[in-house]
Amino acid sequence: MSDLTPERYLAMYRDMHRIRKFETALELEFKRGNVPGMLHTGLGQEATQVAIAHTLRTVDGLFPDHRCHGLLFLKGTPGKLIMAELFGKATGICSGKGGSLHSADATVNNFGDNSIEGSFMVTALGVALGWKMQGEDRLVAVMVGDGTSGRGEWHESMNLASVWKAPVLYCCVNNGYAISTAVGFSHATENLVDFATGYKIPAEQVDGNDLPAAFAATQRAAEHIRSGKGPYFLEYKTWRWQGLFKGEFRPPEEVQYWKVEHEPIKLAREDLLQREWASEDALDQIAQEVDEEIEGWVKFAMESPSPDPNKATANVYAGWEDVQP
Ligand SMILES: Cc1ncc(C[n+]2csc(CCOP(=O)(O)OP(=O)(O)O)c2C)c(N)n1
Ligand SMILES: [Mg+2]
Repeated sequence: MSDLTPERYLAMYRDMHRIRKFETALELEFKRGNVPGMLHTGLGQEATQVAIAHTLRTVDGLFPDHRCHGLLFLKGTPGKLIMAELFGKATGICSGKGGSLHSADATVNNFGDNSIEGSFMVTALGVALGWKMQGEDRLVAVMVGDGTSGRGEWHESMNLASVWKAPVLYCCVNNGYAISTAVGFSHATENLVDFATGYKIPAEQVDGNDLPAAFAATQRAAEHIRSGKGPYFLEYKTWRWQGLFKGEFRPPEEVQYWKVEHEPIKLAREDLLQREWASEDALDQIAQEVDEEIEGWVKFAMESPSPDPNKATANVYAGWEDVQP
């Protein structure tokens, strides 16, 4: 278990900025018409994603959801290849065919998302069980939103993960809404951590905007799983800046609290200064370096070629090329 050292905290602070800048830049290019398809960002959820990224090792598995662009590059795939992928370019990690919802990278054990939300919960369990049976010291982290937690596969997965003591880290990102439906309207409890109790899975609820708290909880969970005791469930309470469509339907006080007063990068910055682990100048410097880094990724994506239409079916179905006329 790694403690929260100044070096670790500053690295995580940098990564939160990376996600913030990545998503902001992506949103801008989306509005300009340079990013095809739909876009759901991880804005506002940076601390949760960074806490998870800094707990996972390369050998661990990741099943990301539709807000996890940051986790895609923090897992180890070069950021410019993720950016190019989201731009639908040939240089992207999946040659521009995966996009936001289907970007995978086997080299870093990122199994990719699935646009049928929650359906991969059972797949994640299968991977975890397989690794356990092979005696491998690896866990599988699976990302699930509050809305998605109503899916049947999720409950089937948790039940069997508990029975089989499979090394699954259930990361439940409770950002309060599924599209515009508040958690309390669609679930029997507003505290999704309650679900894990019935399946006898150790569980914690944590402030997903408080980086040290989220990191400590994720470390505890991973330690539990790695010691062979089976799955662990974490509910990260956070808030997404944007839903699935533009416009704001949430009360102004709520927006003020989450987007200003309890905003994750601001909280971490204040905490770092209070601990005297960094100066204002050093933190500003990090933000500036990140801005330049991500702008480089955007430039790479913009300047990359579009995929060759003649290769549209390549790597889609095994052996497909053989049956082409
Ligand atoms: C099975 C399924 N139903 C509906 C959708 C459409 N959809 C995409 S994201 C989303 C909301 C998911 O809410 P939540 O899990 O809370 O994630 P959030 O967007 O809040 O992060 C929905 C309904 C989908 N992709 N898959
Ligand atoms: Mg949600």
